[in-house]
Amino acid sequence: MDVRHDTTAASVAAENAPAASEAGLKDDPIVSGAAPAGRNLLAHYREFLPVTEQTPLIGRGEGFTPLVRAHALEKRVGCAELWLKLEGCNPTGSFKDRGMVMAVAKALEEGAEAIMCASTGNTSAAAAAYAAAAQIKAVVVVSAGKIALGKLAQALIYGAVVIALDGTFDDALRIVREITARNPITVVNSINPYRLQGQKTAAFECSDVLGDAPDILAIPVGNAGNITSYWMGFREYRRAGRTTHLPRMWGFEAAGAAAIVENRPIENPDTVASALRIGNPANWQRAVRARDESGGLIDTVSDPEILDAYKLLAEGEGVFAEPASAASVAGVLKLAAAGEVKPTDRIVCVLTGHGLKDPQIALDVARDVVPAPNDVREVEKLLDLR
Ligand code: AN7
Repeated sequence: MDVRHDTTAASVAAENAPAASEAGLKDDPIVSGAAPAGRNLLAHYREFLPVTEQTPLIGRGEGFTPLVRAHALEKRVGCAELWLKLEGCNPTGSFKDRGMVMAVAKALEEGAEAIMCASTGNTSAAAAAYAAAAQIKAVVVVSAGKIALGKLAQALIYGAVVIALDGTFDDALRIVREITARNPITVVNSINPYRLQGQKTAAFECSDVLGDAPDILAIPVGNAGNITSYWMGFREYRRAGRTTHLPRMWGFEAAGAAAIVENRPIENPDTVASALRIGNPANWQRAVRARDESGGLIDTVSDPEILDAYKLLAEGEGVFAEPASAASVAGVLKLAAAGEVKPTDRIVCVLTGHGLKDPQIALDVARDVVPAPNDVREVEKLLDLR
């Protein structure tokens, strides 16, 4: 497996030195090739972000995540190149950190003392972490019993007030919208425009590391913020002359929560991918625009397809991503089987969150542990040795 992140990114960026220095990035370590430690996402991409002199450049090490080549999957899909964007390597284990650092920085700039969000889990973990880092208050509203254990543990240990609502994510978002509209609390769901601004940096990174945009960007779709962000990022980079073309955006909803594909809100969204249990995506229309403007598609993947891809990523590539993330790979496998992938295609699959977020699913679908007596011969026997 090729791993392209820090050092390769630096050399790719160095090859593109003229563009980089014109853009005022010449002092940035990723361009100069110096050690990447301590890079700040908001500073690095500031010319593309709503960063002003007054914006505090907070950070917890978000962004600059690895883009790794997945040879086994590539063969199975039958494309030229298949890359995985490992967003689980962000500090709270998901892509939400990119948007949250931007949203909290702007909230601080505006003097906010509290933030609030509804969440299927990862947004709550990120909101809680960045609020703690910024020493402001966080309130997160989740659907009771519906979020993965790791995410709940994160929100709690970072010190957020966690409200477990007797309702769905969509109910939680409606309540958060109302409360933040009439109280001095900043909403940090992706209806906050700064969230999408921060998240678009992942599209910049893919382009920087590959030297151009991919042909296809495959991504899970829940509330539809991330597909919107990537599309914004790819368009801005193209406009700035950093890339020569735009990718087709391939979004994948879980079949039991497929409002966009079915063109109707889903009252009780259900899927094994708890992060995607969203029945009325906030960025619905923008996701449709990303799909149509890019000549892409939004399709569904079933729970069995998601879990197959989840296991394939772990066993076949050594990459542990949460089930929601595996939707991008499941979707590419599905479309490859339908003859939609060309042998020349260069594909990036976004793996949005870390597998450790939801350890129970892994235990449910993986092989069992092998119990053994405390005896070397017995252990050997169990391993079919001797
Ligand atoms: C791992 O945390 O909506 O389409 O409240 O956690 O931008 O919503 C999470 C969504 C994909 C979908 N993968 O992204 C939340 C939340 C993972 C996620 C999505 C989510 P969007």
